[in-house]
Amino acid sequence: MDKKFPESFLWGASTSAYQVEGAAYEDGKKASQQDIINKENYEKLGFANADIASDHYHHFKEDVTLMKEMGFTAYRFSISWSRVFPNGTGEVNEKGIQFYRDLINELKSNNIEPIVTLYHYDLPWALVEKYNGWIDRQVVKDFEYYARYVINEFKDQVKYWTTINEQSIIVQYIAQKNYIPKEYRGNDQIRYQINHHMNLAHAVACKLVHELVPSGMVGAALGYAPVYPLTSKPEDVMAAQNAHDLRNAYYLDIYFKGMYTKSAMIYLEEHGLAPVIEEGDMELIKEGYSDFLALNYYASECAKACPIESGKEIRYGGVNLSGKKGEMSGFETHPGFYEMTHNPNLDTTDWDWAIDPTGLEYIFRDIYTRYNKPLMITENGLGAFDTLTEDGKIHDEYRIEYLREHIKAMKRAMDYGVEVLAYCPWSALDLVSTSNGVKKRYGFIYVDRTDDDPKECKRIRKDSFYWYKDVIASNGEELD
Ligand code: BGP
Repeated sequence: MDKKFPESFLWGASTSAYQVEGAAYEDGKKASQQDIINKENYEKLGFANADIASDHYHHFKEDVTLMKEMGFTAYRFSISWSRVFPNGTGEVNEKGIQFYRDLINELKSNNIEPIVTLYHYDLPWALVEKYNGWIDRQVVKDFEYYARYVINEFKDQVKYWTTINEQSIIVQYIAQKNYIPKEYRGNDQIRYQINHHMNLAHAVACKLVHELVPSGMVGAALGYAPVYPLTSKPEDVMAAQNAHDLRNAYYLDIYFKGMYTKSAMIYLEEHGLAPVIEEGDMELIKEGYSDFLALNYYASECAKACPIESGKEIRYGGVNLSGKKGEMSGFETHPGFYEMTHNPNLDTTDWDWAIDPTGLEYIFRDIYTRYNKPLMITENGLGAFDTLTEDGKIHDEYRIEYLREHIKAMKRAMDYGVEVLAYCPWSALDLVSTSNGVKKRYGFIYVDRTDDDPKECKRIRKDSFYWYKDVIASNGEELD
């Protein structure tokens, strides 16, 4: 089809606060749970901690200048709760909020639309110490206090708000995305309890945007993967449906229908995993409706039947820590419901994530048909070992290839009527990966540091930088 991207289409990229900012203990900021988790990761696994990250806190003007050079019309980033409220609640940290005022002013004066995420895994550590963080319902009240302040502060400059980043991924990788106190480790019910509290927090944030930002739009940023059946055997097809219900619909139905997906909830109840829901919770969730959905799409998934008789136990997603293909530590398993598995039809990244542009087209079509709300991409990208060559360049044609095919897939979905507002792949610049340190890179801009040595964090334009610049300048016409 010979349709064009709309003139209003937003092109940009994404980051998150703890992964890019650094200055973890500067200007009044106190630790977030990610500062603690990443410190432990450095000690155990040698992955960079978040103390300096990409030092964006000190380089933000240079970074925005580079974004402008690429032609960005949007930039999606998150606000660090513990930079604004170092103790989680109470007194605001003036210098902390000033950083975001400066960043947003810098973006606006360069005609780059800020897309702000309120929460991206980095709960103030003070709240973990006080009451175990997201495990306790008090967090919803404290989140409301923080969100009200931030939304009110930027209501005149920020139109697009995303609430909580990737609840579905938090449930899968609970200890990586959340600090779990010792007495709760191994307790799988808290995955769904924490998620329920996040649903309440999400609804609160949606209501606040509706109340405070008249022309604002709000939605969650959801980590989302279509689930294909391993074969066309009916048992595998049913397993894929079960996996879709528990891994995808369980979140989408909350955001758009204000209800929990029945089949998923029944499965959780049968296994003692269901969240405790208090009176009034579902009403609040209904009131906090979403205007759009932001999607973080990297890979598709595959499921097969897992009969009870297999004798397997419930387990959650595995991770590849080495970056050597095939070293994934295991797959999510729910006996009697489904078991995730490798898809033999798709190539993968070095970390075993299936590369599947058509999966993006598929989820756009599927979600739009079911819920009829505008969508945007707030993450999509290829984690890779990049090499800084002797001529001071980074020839990342593999990343260009990945992004090109995903943009084409997005366009095919748009040609069939899906309303897509923005494309903000991961990531604007290299940063600390949530699972693999800084050696797994995603950026258009190379940040010269290693896991052990932050060096000067010098910025270098990758080949993909120049390619993306042409893509944006041609409003998506020039992809090759
Ligand atoms: C998403 C997160 C991001 C990001 C990305 C890549 O789940 O929202 O924060 O890091 O995935 O994942 P990773 O860093 O583990 O490679």
